[in-house]
Amino acid sequence: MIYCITIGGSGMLASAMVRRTAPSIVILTGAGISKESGLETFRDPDGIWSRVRIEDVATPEAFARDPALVHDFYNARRRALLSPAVRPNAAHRALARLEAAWPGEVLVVTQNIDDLHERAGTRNLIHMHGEILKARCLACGAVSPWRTDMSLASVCPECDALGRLRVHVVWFGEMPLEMERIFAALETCGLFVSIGTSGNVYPAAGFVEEARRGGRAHTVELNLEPSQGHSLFAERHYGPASRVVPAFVERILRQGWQA
Ligand code: BJW
Repeated sequence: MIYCITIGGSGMLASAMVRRTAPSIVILTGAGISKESGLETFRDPDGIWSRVRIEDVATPEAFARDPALVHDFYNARRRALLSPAVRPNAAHRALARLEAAWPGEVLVVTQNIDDLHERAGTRNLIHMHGEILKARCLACGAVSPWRTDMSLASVCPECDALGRLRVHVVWFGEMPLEMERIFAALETCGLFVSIGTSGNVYPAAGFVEEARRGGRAHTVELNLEPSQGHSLFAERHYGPASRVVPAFVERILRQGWQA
């Protein structure tokens, strides 16, 4: 599939016209895309849930019961993310290249709370499960940048409340962020790609069915191994993200997604 770009008139007009004609792409990413950058996944045999219980650290009830334990869990992961060894890998960079080169909209929806997509250069990005480098104040609701350890002695930078900060992530039983914008994008996209996610957690695990509704979108899974919902995808490629994602992106930019 080749999209011709006619250059004429103002550059802005030409680019606006192209953006309307090329199909849009929605990409869902999960912990697997950051594994080769040195961050842990959740459900692999060596993943986070093999040593920590979800009910102890990833629910609002856990935070109400033992905020110090939950702070410690996220403090350790924040420190790991900020270590110099953790950097975007070839898969993050390939998605940034796709966004820059594709003549239509590319939206990356990540379940990851790390900032590796941003660091790689992705701009049109939704963190549906929040961001570990932000704090949310339970007193005033403000969301602020936060790069250090958080504790019950932490003070809200906006309202000065003491001990009312929590990490800005989405726990089980909480509503993921920007769902309206995500569903609107899934409704109209021509290509949906799921990368590095086990397909265990909803609503993200249901996005492939949403994209397929009405037979509009081509659907692709790129993962280390078949996910829970692998049979719902029209096309599947398995291997490490740093290999399969750049190869897939190059193909899309060369010839689109038609067989
Ligand atoms: C590689 C690789 C390499 C490895 N290259 N690949 C019953 C039925 C249906 C739904 C529910 C239900 N009961 C409850 C629910 C809803 C619930 C849910 O889904 N539960 C399921 C467990 C059943 N969901 C929610 O509660 C969500 N909210 C919601 O539904 O709101 C609506 C609502 C609200 C209130 C009332 C009523 C309705 C919120 C979900 C929040 C998820 N939060 C977490 C933790 C917080 C963030 C954090 O700490 O980081 O988010 S859980 C954790 O799982 C994290 C992840 O974002 C999420 C997904 O994990 P992911 O990314 O898929 O990682 P893994 O480890 O599972 O998979 C990694 C994959 O990579 C594997 O396949 C590997 O093979 C692969 N891989 N190396 C490529 N090198």
